[in-house]
Amino acid sequence: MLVVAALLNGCGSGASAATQAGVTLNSFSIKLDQASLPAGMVRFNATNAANVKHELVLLRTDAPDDKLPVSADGEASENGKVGEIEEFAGPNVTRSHTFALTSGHYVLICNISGHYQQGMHVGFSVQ
Ligand SMILES: [Cu+2]
Repeated sequence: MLVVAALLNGCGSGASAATQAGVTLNSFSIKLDQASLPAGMVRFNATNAANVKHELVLLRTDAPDDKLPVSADGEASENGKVGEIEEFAGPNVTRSHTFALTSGHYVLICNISGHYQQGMHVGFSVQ
């Protein structure tokens, strides 16, 4: 776990060179402040506007953001998962994480049971 923490911290310290992307989590929607992002290091600043827990899962997938398979327990498929910001409660609390993105199509979802189906998904491209 110490190694993992050190790697995560290393990611964070490179934030000054990363593209900044603003994400707003609400009940029940996800908004991204841009439709496409440049390849490379991208820092997602996710603000939970709601007073209940949400999370942010990043997937690299060709599937449209509203067409992911959903299991009987109400969770969307996480095929192509790049990483996540674990669930946290708002309102107006921001958590950030930096991911290395290559070109392609990506989807952001909240995969707390039922939240995806209620509309917590957004797609974007990386070029
Ligand atoms: Cu949620």
